[in-house]
Amino acid sequence: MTVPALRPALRDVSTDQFLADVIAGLSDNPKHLLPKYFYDEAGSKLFEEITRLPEYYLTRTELKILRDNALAIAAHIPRDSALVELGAGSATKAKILLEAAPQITAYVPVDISAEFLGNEAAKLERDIPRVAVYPVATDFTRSFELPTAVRGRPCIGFFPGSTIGNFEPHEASELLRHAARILGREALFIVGADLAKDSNSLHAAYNDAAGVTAKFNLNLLARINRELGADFNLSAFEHHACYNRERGRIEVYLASRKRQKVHVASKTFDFRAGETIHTENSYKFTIKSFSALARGAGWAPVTVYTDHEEYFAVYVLKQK
Ligand code: AVJ
Repeated sequence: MTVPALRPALRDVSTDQFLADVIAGLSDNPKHLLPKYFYDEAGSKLFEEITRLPEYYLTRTELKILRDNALAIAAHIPRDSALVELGAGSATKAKILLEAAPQITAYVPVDISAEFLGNEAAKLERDIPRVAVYPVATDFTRSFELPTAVRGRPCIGFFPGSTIGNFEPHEASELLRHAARILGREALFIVGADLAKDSNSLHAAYNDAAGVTAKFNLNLLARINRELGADFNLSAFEHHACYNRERGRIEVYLASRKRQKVHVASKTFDFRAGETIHTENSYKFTIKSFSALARGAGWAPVTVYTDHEEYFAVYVLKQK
């Protein structure tokens, strides 16, 4: 059985925007790139491979938490609700909730990839005929309207996978506020976020023995080569991931193995030996720090569900 992945939310952006972001990031000091660009087709496949790695506990732990607590979560959900999933990707996690809560009668997957949404919507309507599916193809970090069919119904936001950990704290807060506006006054919000833990487990999760995470990280350079005609030599860069305890986040980098030049479009970028490109942060929260973040953004934590090792947490939030 394959463990389904949360398809991260931001994909299929225009090439112009991609080029502009790459040039801006590589021109900066220190150099950086945006993690949303990991997820082209090859990157999405590599991410799904990551979710099946023994060291990558996040996906399987969240699925277990959802399965073990589906009925308890369902008890919070009012009649004739709509489940609104941000960055929906595969609907596997939503399906756990839809099956446990027959009072949910609509599912609104919000994802930037329209094609992907269409396929998943058709599958879900076949599997759970009770639920009407209204896909919204948009970037959920921007403002969007709920489909008219669900307006006025109680909305249950769903944001699993610790995707929220990719955002800076002020951006995560803004996103939670934004979700509150879209979901409306009576809304609940179910959010999955990774928990702070011992650095060995965290280090292993982002430095797997099989090297899939390294491949996933390096694919960003391969994608820049493919889509922007750049000449990154992939074997001249290496994957680095470390836990920054003070900031409570995994930091992911690509380090240049030597002094070199790289061309992207008409620009040339110089790399010192050992110079890094910062490609991702993955924030880890304590129950306390996540609850404070939620409260600061207008949401009151109702319950939090964790696994027995307290590796991952699923929060049920209610509008304040
Ligand atoms: C999809 C953002 C939740 O932070 O764990 C996995 C992405 N990066 N391995 C994470 C990721 C390296 C993942 N998220």
